[in-house]
Amino acid sequence: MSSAIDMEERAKARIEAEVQNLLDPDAFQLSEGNEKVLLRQKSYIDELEMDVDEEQELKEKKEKLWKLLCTYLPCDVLSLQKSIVQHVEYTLARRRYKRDKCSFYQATAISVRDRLIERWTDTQQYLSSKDSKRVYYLSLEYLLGRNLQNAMSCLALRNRYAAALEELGYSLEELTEEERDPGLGSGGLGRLASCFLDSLATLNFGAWGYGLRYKFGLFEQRLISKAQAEFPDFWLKEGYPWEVERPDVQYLVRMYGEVEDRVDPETGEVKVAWKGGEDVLAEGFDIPVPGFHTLNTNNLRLWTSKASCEFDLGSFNDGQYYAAIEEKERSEPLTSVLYPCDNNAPGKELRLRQQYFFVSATLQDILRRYKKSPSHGLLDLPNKVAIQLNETHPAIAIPELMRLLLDDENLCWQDAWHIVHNTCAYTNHTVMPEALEIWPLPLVEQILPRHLRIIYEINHQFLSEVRRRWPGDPQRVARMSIIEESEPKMVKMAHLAIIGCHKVNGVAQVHTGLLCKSLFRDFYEMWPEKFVNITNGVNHRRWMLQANPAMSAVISKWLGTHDWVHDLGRLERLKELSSNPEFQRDWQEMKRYNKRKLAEFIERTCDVDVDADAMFDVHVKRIHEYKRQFMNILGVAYRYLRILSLLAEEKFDELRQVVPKVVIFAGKAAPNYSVAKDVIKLIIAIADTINSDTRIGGLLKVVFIPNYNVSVAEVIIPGSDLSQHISTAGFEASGTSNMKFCMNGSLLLGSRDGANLEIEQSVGRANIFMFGANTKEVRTLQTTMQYRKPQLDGRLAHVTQEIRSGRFGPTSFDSLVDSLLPENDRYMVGHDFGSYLEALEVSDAAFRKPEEWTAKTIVSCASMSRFSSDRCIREYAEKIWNVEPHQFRPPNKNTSSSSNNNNP
Ligand code: NBG
Repeated sequence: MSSAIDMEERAKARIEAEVQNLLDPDAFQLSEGNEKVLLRQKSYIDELEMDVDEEQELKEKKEKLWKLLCTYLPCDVLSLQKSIVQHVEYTLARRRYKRDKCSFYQATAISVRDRLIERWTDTQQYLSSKDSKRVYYLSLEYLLGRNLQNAMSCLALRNRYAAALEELGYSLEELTEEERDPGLGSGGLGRLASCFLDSLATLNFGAWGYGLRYKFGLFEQRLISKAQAEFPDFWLKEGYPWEVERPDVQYLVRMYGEVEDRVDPETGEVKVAWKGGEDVLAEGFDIPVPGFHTLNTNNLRLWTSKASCEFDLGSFNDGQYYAAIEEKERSEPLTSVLYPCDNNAPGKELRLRQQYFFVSATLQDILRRYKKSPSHGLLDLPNKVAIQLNETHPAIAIPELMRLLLDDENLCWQDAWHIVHNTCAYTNHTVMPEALEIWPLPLVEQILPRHLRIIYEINHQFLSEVRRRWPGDPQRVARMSIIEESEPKMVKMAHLAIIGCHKVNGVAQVHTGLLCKSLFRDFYEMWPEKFVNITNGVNHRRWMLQANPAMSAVISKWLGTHDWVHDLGRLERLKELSSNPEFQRDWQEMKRYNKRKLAEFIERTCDVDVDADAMFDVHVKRIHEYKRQFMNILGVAYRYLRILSLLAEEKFDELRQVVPKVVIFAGKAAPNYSVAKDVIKLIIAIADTINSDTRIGGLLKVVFIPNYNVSVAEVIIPGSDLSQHISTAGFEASGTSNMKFCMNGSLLLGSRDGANLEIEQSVGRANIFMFGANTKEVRTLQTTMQYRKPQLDGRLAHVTQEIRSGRFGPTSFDSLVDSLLPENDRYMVGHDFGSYLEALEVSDAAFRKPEEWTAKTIVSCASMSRFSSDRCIREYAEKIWNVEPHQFRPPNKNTSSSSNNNNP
């Protein structure tokens, strides 16, 4: 048996190596001697040419400099080895003879980064020479995941690095494990931003991401005393080898102070001056973002806060030396910590200051770059720059860009507004009232007095237009105002964003429908053309190729090509093979291999032994009431009780029909969200009871995998059979893990919500298990109690009784259980429970027929092209940004010495 497993392992390892060979085409390599010919004419050296000087001596110096810079770094195995050991010794100052995985990981990363940097510099220079329109993606969150394998694959250097490391006594896999996930985001919104960056680079769009370099990422979750415990996630502990600090990129950001009207003595014009306040220094850190098999390399610029170096000299002279320095040092913590904001309002003053700090530094940077070209007039900005606001978190960009244009650039209001409005666009990611950002007006006034003035003026002009269009409708005016007349007054960031942007998009059809029909209905009536839908997508190269090499190998083998990696539509051809027994065998083996890997991971992280032949039923995402992990665990408890009663009644035929199952949960609860934390406790309590009950044998196991993040997702998703996306209809804007699971040959059990509905259209009703009330029904149920079932489903009542009775341990879960009562059931857990159990039964029945199940998973996977972030980015480019790709092509080796021109 064990030798059979060894053989299987070896076969899989071979298959994985094969796919990597396919994906590292030699044709793409740059090798030593490849001149950076494209840039020969407009090179760094020419930039030295401040004043035209034809002196022979200067020419010679420039020629020398050019020769030193003009070739790309070599990428043969020996050169890679040299670069790695040099970085160990000279960059990191460690001993290269000592076996030290951490140093070798870092040195390898820096060696890869060197190769990215040259492509990145050239791409930027190339794009400037084309004067192409740039996209700037502003997001307070990114979940980048590990970068090592991704960057190597993009460069088509994975095999060479693997070989180089192998000869030095390291495996690429073990070094990969040394990389820590930068936890700069909290959930789907941040991961989406990262998928977008990858697709933007791969599709050759000149686009930069901007964000904050939080010192502490989203907390590290551990399970202590059967509950979630939060620990600081100091992801920078060992340094982050992918970033480049930019002490040359610094901006001052002012907050607080007061505004004053000043009359220009010459023109009589009233100008507003913002005085006093505190300055914080923003410094950029750049992370190159490579595209897959293209030279184009974009940038992610993250800001960190620093003390500004402008001291109050008076304090020094008064002998207050230390006090003056301490005062300045206090600005450092601004970017220390990420507030988890996934559908929870953090309500922190610091968060508003972070948002403004981020936006101000970013806009100053964008304007500086734009103005570098002498031909660029400010009025032309919307033709050259597109700014995308990821949620309202960066919405303060609207008044900040106005301020920069009015106060610093001296434009008039109309011109400034024209520019802002046509440059910015806003993506909405939630309709949940508690997640819509509103800030107390007094707080905005205190931190950003100048911006509040601008917001008032925007609101004034906007409401005048509303009054003109709907005379005699004061309720409408009140509803649409940016300022909510509550006590204290509040500033509604979503309204500000809608008014200030030329496009607003939702992230799935049903979600955009809700924006237009309910949440932003007034605005939709006013500007229907402003609203567009762009259904989310995910980067299939990370989620299939990188996370699931075994599946990628099977796909490439059966398609005879790996062109699907560039165009997911090519997978369609797998559908006709879905019943082919040999293909099915390969596919099933692949799934088993991934499940075994996941089982090992579960053993390591949860100390629970699970059987890879059981159905792996997975529910992983942030823990939230609307995502209904609670409903899932109640269903698990029901399954357990049912197995026990079948045992007690000795109904062996029925027992034989029970599908053995491993139920896998993972996800973080916001530290201050006690209901979500109670749900985790309940999951752990029920899991402990079930896992230690020897009577049920291997029929049911439940695990909660701690500290869910991108890397953990890369292990879990490929190993799943069924995955649950069961949010209350109307609450999950889109969901993106649903797409990742389908791409990995896992079937969905889903509610009629978000992108589930579009996935259903793509994969076909027979290949997805849908259940529960739809958006409209939920609406009715929420507003009219009379439609609610007066009593709990009998099965649910039984489960809740058992929970209350202490069957799952002494902790009281009464308040959770009370939330199920029809009058409290905001998330329709009680209401949907019956149809949920039925959907589970249908999925069990399907799993009992392996061939049919396999065919379903193949068809699902092959139907996913719509959900690639490549499609999504093309839609943004066309519908919102109006930008074209510009590919910086590899220099042609054969013509490199003769063609000294700029034509790609
Ligand atoms: C989340 C939604 C998800 C959606 C992602 C990405 C926020 C505010 N929203 O449903 O809840 O998939 O955004 O669009 O985090």
